[in-house]
Amino acid sequence: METAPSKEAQLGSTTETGSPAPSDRNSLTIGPDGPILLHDVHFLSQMAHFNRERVPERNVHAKGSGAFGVLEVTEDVSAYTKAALFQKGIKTDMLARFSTVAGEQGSPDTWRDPRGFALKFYTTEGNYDLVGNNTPVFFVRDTMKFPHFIRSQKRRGGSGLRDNHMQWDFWSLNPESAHQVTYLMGDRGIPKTFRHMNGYGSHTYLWINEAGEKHWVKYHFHSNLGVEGLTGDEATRIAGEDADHHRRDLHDAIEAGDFPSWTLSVQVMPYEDAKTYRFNPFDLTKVWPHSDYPLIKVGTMTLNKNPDNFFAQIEQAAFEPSALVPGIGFSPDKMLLGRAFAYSDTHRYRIGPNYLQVPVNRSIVENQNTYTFDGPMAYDHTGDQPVYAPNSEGRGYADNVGEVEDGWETDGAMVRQAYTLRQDDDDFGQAGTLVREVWDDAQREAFVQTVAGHLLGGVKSPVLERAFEYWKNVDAETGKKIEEAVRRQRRRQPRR
Ligand code: HDE
Repeated sequence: METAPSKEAQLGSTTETGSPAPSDRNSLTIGPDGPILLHDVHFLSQMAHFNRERVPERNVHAKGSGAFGVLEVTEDVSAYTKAALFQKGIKTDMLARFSTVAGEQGSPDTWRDPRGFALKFYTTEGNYDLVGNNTPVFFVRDTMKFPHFIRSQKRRGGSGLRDNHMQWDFWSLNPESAHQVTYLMGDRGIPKTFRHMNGYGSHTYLWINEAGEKHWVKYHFHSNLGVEGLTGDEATRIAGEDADHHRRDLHDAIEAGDFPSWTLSVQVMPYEDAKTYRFNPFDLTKVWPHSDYPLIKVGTMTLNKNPDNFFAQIEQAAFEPSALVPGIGFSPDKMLLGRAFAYSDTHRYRIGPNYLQVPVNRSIVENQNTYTFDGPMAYDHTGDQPVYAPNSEGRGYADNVGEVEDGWETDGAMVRQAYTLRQDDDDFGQAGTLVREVWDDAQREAFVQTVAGHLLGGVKSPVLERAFEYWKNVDAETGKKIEEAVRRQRRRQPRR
């Protein structure tokens, strides 16, 4: 027999329009064994709403987890930016969402992949979103290549399967990916938890101070727990045991009051240096060596509150590199400029054109005064204020004219071309430095095994030979070892 909790203990459920619901367990039928009636409107609304219960998952970074927290600025960086959130002593509420890139919503947290490190700061000057990764570089340097790259990492058109051959085909035909792939196959490729990874703004951004002076910056969030990774074997085991391993870890740590924190630092490049620096400082496949531009501490980010509702606050969270505040601007990085469009566009499609009115995305600025109106689910409105500009009733134009304070000079003919190469620019140099100068023998050996294992997972000729060449270009010795390891295994195993 069914048991009902006592009426006093629980609030009775209601219909969507607020009146008492007739039943949440029995539909309305003619006699207990008869057909369901069309006018059981409560049943109909339950079905209809259920059918619409999901929004499309993010095309990339679909599987993610998030938490709320605070950024506290402990140092004076006002020489570089006037942004309110980066002034000494200021605390800003924020949201973070960490994610894998290629897997779908239910995919295991421990697959090898870069991790998204998306931050939304609810500042007094509007939302500031910094949508980075746990690596300081990326696979390509022109946005035009991004959809091709992502498709090569997702699923084949025919079989619907992910395919190592397709991944290496893309990587080896786009050698600018070498630095990021080296990172990915190295011991930082799979973080132990979200709490044990660093975050990077990755792109170069512009900072502008009160006097209008400009500097180029790169953001670094260093985990105060240190960086720790999983081995490929550990990650594979965990993927089978608990696909939500990283989500659970983040949630449980915060629930237990063990709040993860990161130290925020920036690298700052004087504006004029960018014109002659030995690497193109706007190329997203490159880092700025710390010996050239050391870290300058800014403050601490701490995550201290789990979402109350995952769908409302994490699934509907809409991060967008276009959300900037005064004192911060874009840079000529072609990837960043492409992203300036892509994110708000995806949100308008995925969530709806009024996604910024959803509480988790809403700015804390009172008296918002935008000339965008109406649309599906419009909640905010401006009453009877004029909907056009200019007008005679006090609601005016935003009317800055002339040079923009967050801009940079540029000139030349319109072209479709790769960046002009600088003295030390090439596709393999910084990846080689990582392998030779940053890693020790054990890390190099693990890397050889990881890459060889990946290549053995179905990569065929001529992509396989191209991949060996790719690694020899990164580092001759390591490339040779990868080739040997693959050939040795191939001799042992019959070819698939
Ligand atoms: Fe993204 N990316 N991306 N991306 N990205 C998205 O936005 C895109 C890139 C990153 O937790 C999408 O809301 C383009 C670099 C993170 O909600 C989409 C390009 C970096 C997240 C999109 C890039 C990132 C996304 C998918 C080529 C690191 C998750 C759904 C330039 C520096 C944010 C969505 C979250 C999400 C487009 C490249 C990081 C489709 C066109 C480089 C952390 O708009």
